[in-house]
Amino acid sequence: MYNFLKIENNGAICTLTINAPKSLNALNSTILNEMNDALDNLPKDCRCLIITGEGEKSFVAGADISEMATLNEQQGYEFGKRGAAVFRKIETLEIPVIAAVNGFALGGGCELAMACDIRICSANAKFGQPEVGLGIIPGFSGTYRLAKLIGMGMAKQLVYTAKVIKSDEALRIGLVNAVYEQADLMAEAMKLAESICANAPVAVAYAKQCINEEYDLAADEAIDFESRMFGKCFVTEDQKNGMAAFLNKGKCEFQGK
Ligand code: CO8
Repeated sequence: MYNFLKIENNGAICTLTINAPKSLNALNSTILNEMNDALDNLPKDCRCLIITGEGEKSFVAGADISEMATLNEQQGYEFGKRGAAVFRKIETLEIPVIAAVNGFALGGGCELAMACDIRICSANAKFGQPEVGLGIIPGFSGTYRLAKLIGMGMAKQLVYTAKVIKSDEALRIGLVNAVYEQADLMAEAMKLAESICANAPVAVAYAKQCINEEYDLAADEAIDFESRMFGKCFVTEDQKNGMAAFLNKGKCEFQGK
């Protein structure tokens, strides 16, 4: 159905694979449009999404440089907005999104990984924001998310130097949560997704919303937001069934209601 994406459904877990290995899965407008459509049309029963890249060399080697080379200011703005909107859709998707980074995550590739909730990677993965070496800046929200994730000092160093770092350094600075052998990456991503899917889907969605939204709020507002979301949990069947199962020493199969 898509030219550059593969969508696989494994029960509650969906995998979206960016499939343009000849250009190391570089993101052009068509791929961004396809991703936008795929995100809008995920199966209703999908409780966790894994995003990865085709092949063993690259997750996404950036935005497509050949498409960007001749853009003018307005077109540059529009291309940046298009990518940023797709990545924001990932960040605000109701379900958790795991980036399984299977190789290069450069420029727009690193920015895509950062829009996901959780990043794990293969040992051969490499990360970086090489844009200033091309005469541009990170344009898919990298200047915003990198500092949030790894702190301003390290974010500035990575962006200003355009340096590419290996997986062990990415782990050390908190850009990824875990590093696995390439052969194990997708199985580990599935395991992580399964452990998320075992929990109450509405509660997981509320937790995601709280963590995302509270980050940019003042303390009192953030705490109040959490209290209100906490209250909303008590309207769900999952809360009733989950607590009843605990009190009866059983295990709850959550319905997501
Ligand atoms: N765009 C287009 N084509 C690419 C890209 C890319 N980002 N990356 C790789 N390719 C293509 C190569 O041109 C090559 O094509 P061909 O076979 O037709 O010559 C093919 O993929 C294989 O690549 P290499 O031969 O270069 O493979 P190597 O193993 O020698 O090198 C690298 C791998 C190191 C990943 C190298 O390809 C590279 O440096 N790529 C570019 C990385 C980069 O600079 N990425 C950042 C791009 S800028 C960006 O992402 C900005 C995001 C925000 C945009 C906002 C817009 C306003």
